[in-house]
Amino acid sequence: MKFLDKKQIEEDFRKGMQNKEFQVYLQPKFDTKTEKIVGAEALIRRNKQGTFLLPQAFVPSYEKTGVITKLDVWVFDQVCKTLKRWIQKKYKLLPISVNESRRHLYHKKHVQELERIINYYHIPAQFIELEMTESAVVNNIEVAKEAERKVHQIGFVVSMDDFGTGYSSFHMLRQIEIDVLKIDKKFSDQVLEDETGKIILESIIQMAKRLHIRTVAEGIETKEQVAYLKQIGCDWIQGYYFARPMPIPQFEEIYLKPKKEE
Ligand code: G
Ligand code: MN
Repeated sequence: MKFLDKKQIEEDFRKGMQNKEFQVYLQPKFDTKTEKIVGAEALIRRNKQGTFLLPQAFVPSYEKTGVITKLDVWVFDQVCKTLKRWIQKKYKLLPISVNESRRHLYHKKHVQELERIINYYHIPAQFIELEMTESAVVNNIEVAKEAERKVHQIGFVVSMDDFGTGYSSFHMLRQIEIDVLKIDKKFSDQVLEDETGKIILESIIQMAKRLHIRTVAEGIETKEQVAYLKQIGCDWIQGYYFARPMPIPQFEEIYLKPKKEE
């Protein structure tokens, strides 16, 4: 999509919506100690005329043109609708996290829009976690602080996505109140064979504990990683070892519907 101009990208989004090509997937998160499900992350996927697209294929151009705001609001709306259904069906209510594009932080209207949507569906804000990326924060700390205050006032949970991959992660922690650190996959990859890597990962988890911030390790793929994360006290785990992102009906079937024998 590199060669498309703004108009064509907007048109691409409009068509995708019209043809119902976008779909929200959920990837479960698990408590490290008990291995029980504790939440989910909403991830956008697109099926464009039979081709399955990951967000990397369309999100960057949407971010450049601002179309991303519409897409993220749509995802947020789908997530609220889903939580509403879980409430109505008396399923176990799990918190869902949604990814917030770096662009939104700069728009007061966007936060108002999120508040309007949760009020419309009567969803308690604490069941929604907003994942921000650290690059969005460090580029404009004052605006980001203001946005964080506002979303906390509403009651949303705030998490820092891909923690440790930006150039100012630690400074950011002093500036902004964060509830959750999502530790980037890079820190858990090959960590078992890497003494330096272990020291860094264990230190991040210790630091987060002292700051009363929950840690979520992302991209966990092996049982050895799970055992290690248990040992070093990481709170939650997300990754292919437990489950891949999946369509919402499948998620409900596996994790939420009461089992017959119960
Ligand atoms: O930037 P963010 O952390 O929101 O991106 C999450 C992405 O990582 C999703 O697209 C998801 O499908 C992918 N993902 C989730 N778990 C794993 C995993 O265990 N391994 C790999 N390689 N990718 C994962
Ligand atoms: Mn994320």
